[in-house]
Amino acid sequence: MNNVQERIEKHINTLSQFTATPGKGTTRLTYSKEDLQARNYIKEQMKACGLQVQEDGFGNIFGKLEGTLKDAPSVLIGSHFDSVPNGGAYDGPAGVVVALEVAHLFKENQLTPKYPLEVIALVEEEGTRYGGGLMGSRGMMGLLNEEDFKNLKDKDGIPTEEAMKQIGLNTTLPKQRDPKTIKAFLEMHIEQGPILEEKNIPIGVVEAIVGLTQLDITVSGQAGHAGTTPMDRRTDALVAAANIIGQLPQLAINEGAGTVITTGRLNVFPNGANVIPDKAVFTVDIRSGKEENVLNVVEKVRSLVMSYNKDGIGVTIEQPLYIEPKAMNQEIITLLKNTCDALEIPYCSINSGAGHDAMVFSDYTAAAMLFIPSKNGLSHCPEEWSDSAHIANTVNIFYEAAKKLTESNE
Ligand code: HGY
Ligand code: MN
Ligand code: MN
Repeated sequence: MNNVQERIEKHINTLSQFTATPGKGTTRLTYSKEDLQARNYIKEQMKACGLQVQEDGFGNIFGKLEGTLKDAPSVLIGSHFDSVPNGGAYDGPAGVVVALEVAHLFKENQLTPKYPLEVIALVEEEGTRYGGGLMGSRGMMGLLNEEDFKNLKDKDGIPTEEAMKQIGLNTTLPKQRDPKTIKAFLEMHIEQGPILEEKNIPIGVVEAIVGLTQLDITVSGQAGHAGTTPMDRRTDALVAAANIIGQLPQLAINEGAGTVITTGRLNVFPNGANVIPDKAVFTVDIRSGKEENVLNVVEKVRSLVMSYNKDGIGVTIEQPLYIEPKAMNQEIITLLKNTCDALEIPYCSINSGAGHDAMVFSDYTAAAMLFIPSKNGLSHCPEEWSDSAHIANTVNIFYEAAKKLTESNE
């Protein structure tokens, strides 16, 4: 194993320790104590690479290597560092580690870029604490305004800026970033699926990212005594919700075109074993490569849910996130493919079934992604694992690409 791989494994293993569920995967909620531990480590590593470190008003972290061109836009490389509950060690952090290692190579080779290089570590991509997702990148690009950001509360009712202050973040720092200050955004991410491993190809050059939306459905009924309420006198919110959820997969199957639908979170109230539930709140995550398929299924889910709005059962539907399919930048895709050829690293084109911050940036700058294989195609679980040799490949590819994009002297 070469020293780049050793450094990569050290970064990944260190970051994976910052979890609220040790031994049961990575649980790192935004603005939590684990966020602060990871944040401090990332900032320390940025400084060790000679980068100027700063944060924005969302808590996104930036490590900048100044360029010789005054006020020139930066080449950003990075990913997110929050996680899903009991997730893996690679989803997000692997992309931050790659960016750190590219900056390390710039320092080691004493490169002076014309356009600045920025390592970026983004918050709340998963939406685990505040719902929706892609919060750090959407906030940066002005898709989440300051008011809406401040009004976001977690499941305990803690607003974003209060949670930020609890870990010492400065909420008054600038939030929105002028897109003119960004020349390109590169993100390495684990594939989170089985394709690259099955094809035995170490690199996927991402062509497009699926469109995705999340619906939050609330079903309300009447609480009651589990023992004394006759079956014909109940308006059980959980039974109604379960009937709806059970019909969702078929809507995606009928739509075809690789459309997928998932209910990942369900909360029951008041959640007593001997109480008829009066409220059930659940999420519906819908994705497809084409926007029309996403919109068709959203329509079908809405009418299915509304058909239960009767006989004492009430339903509401909110849509905290909607983002249409995004194509990555063709010029950078070509640059990445040519770099793979020059480095004799096999690659294939691939589409992403997962959402990524790159899909937000792609509307404002030239955005591109590289994937590496996920062992057994697993992700969003403690078993998530990728080979540091594959991660090292992407360090070399992004290093060559970043030299070109920043017009660095050799
Ligand atoms: O859900 C996703 O696709 C990503 O992991 N946030
Ligand atoms: Mn991710
Ligand atoms: Mn994820």
